[in-house]
Amino acid sequence: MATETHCPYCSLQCGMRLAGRRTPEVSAWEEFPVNQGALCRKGWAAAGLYGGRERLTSPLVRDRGTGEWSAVSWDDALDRVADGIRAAQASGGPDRVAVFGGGGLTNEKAYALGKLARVALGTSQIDYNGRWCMSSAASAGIRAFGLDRGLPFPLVDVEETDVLVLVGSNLAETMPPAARHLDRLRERGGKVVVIDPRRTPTADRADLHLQPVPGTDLALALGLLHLLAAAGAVDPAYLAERTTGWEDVRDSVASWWPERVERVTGIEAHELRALAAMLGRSPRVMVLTARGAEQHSTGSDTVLAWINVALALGMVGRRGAGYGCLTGQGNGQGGREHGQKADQLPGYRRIDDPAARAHVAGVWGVEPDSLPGPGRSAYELLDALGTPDGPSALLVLGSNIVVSAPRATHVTSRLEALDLLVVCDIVMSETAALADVVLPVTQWAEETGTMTNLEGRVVLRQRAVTPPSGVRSDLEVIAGLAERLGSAASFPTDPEEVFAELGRASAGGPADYSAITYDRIRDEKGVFWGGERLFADAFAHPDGRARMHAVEHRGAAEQPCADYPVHLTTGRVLAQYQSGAQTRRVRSLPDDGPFVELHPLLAGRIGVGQGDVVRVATRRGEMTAPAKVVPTIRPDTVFVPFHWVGANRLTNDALDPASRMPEFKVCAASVVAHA
Ligand SMILES: Nc1nc2c(c(=O)[nH]1)N[C@H]1C(S)=C(S)[C@@H](COP(=O)(O)OP(=O)(O)OC[C@H]3O[C@@H](n4cnc5c(=O)[nH]c(N)nc54)[C@H](O)[C@@H]3O)O[C@H]1N2
Ligand SMILES: Nc1nc2c(c(=O)[nH]1)N[C@H]1C(S)=C(S)[C@@H](COP(=O)(O)OP(=O)(O)OC[C@H]3O[C@@H](n4cnc5c(=O)[nH]c(N)nc54)[C@H](O)[C@@H]3O)O[C@H]1N2
Ligand code: SF4
Ligand SMILES: [Mo]
Repeated sequence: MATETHCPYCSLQCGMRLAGRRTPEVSAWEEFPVNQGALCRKGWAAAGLYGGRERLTSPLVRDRGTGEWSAVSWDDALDRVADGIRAAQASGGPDRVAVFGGGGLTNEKAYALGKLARVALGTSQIDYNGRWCMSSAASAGIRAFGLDRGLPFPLVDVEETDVLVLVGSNLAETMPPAARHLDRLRERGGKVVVIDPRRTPTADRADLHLQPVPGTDLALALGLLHLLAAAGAVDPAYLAERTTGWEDVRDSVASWWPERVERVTGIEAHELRALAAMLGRSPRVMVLTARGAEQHSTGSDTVLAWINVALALGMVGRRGAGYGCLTGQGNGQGGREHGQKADQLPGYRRIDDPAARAHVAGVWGVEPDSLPGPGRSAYELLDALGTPDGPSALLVLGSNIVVSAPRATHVTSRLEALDLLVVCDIVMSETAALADVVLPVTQWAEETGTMTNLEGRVVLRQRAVTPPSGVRSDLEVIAGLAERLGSAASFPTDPEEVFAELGRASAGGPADYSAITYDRIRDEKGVFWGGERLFADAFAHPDGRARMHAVEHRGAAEQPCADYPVHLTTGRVLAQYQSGAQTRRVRSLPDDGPFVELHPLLAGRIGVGQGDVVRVATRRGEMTAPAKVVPTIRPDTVFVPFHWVGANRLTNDALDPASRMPEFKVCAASVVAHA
């Protein structure tokens, strides 16, 4: 008997069937609407995650003197962690203990982790890797619409639009089954526009591909809106009825004529005019952003500028049109709704809102005043570790920080400065390897839990295989710690029970899960929170109107100079996932290691050929890897995937002032042949 469940990886959360409880076999689940049986290469190979020599099956502790690991019992391991936490608290109060979560964790785990921090640990110091993923689009969505749900409509709506503009998304490699929607849209006569400094497999499907200098999407949006306003292509009735702020925005784009945009972005004036003409004459336009546009120190303003384009055209809330953000991690959406974020309580409530605190404290059975306030954002939290004012103990669930954090060498030194590092993982990730205590946990279809996909559809990842003996679920680890710390609140370990509690805690909040049950999810093949399509009649601000914000182009925090003359950008390849902790261990997936993608003109200038080793350096560090010489990238830009240690030694830790997103997608670098 096969069990219906979902992929371990990205935010599409493709449905799949799993048979065989000990040697799982993946097969298609055609009836699941999002992917209709299609999976990408990683999904088909998912069974390779199970078992394996590298799987952790016993708690481990590391002797700091010798560096030796030894296996200990669960009781011993959890006692040590609780002792270490108490010691840290005794040395300077509850904020000496920090928690770092992940957008790959189920809703139940994200919720329990936030509750552990606020109730059992009493710390404000919790944030998660989604800060590096979704935060710019989330902050822009809240400011513009009053609500943040990645796609406010089902993904399949893409097929109904007339022009789809993908800003910084390579979905043909990052969510391959979604690329079918582009093909079907084009068969219908619709157009696809891709904005990416590289001609990716996604751009190969585009009718128009614009290849801007990394970090200039904001100027591009301003220039586009300038042309649309000048051509009278905006929708005055919609602007008057459904928005505020248009006059300021209109004035702010007045000086962004195409030649100025060309100087900043490298996009020729005639290309920008072609795009404006295409959008201006189309009844339905859809703009989707992803990490290429968002992972910048100007990411949230960039998203606001693209939202302004969609609003000015009167598209948001209209069927087959509007704005959306393509979320990333398996639970990128739900992971940012239920309280593992520094400023948040479950249901997407704000931790500084007295009514929200009273409601959630009521569900948890504690006093509202006992809940801490907002803490530090992900990078700021890591940056503070082991400093006199910062946390001295850290608990990590669901992130491989050593590989994926910006300015990773510095972050690694902060981790090493801790008195106690505890990592819950399924394998000895690069981060777990630095820990004092490693706790081996169940993963994916070894346990049941809900995930909220990129459309806001809550799906049930059902247990289908038997976990290896010796491991415990994250929920059991959290409950075990809470009990040892003498927590006032109870921590159930049955996922369905946790989900019901999460429903109560989220009730009445912006992301309200109270009407969703496991049975409904099974029957309906996923349930959208807030409804299938949002904003048809009103936005979530009290007056029902969307807010347009006039934003200024600032450019990347670091510009090329004589010593670092090229732009470095980073991203993903199809067969690897994130820090690679999981996929690099799946033997049926290709792992050729990192590479440096560069244009033949640049390769010629520095005298390297295909496969020659090059050295890339920035103000923060350097790495070496073979050159991948391709004509598809801008000659002034190099690209490095971040699935292996290296890329993030280079990246810039400049943060967006609103979202605290690091500038993963652009910095100044030098590239030379490796001696
Ligand atoms: N195979 C695979 N799929 C994944 C993941 C994975 O690790 N591997 N991770 C998942 C997660 S968590 C996420 S967040 C998503 C990310 O999904 P995407 O956002 O699609 O992925 P990226 O490769 O990070 O970036 C997309 C594109 O942005 C371009 N880019 C770089 N700089 C700029 C810029 O300044 N402007 C513009 N317009 N484009 C730029 C890059 O060239 C790249 O092609 O993928 C999800 N799916
Ligand atoms: N240079 C550069 N850096 C980037 C990005 C970029 O584009 N460029 N993208 C950023 C983005 S968008 C993201 S999302 C981050 C992702 O980067 P990370 O936060 O490192 O994400 P993962 O590699 O998915 O790490 C998840 C870890 O949790 C473990 N794990 C899996 N399932 C479970 C579970 O159920 N419980 C527990 N306890 N552990 C589990 C995995 O084995 C793995 O070690 O990287 C960011 N870093
Ligand atoms: S697209 Fe994403 S969810 Fe679907 S199979 Fe691939 S990794 Fe899994
Ligand atoms: Mo992500």
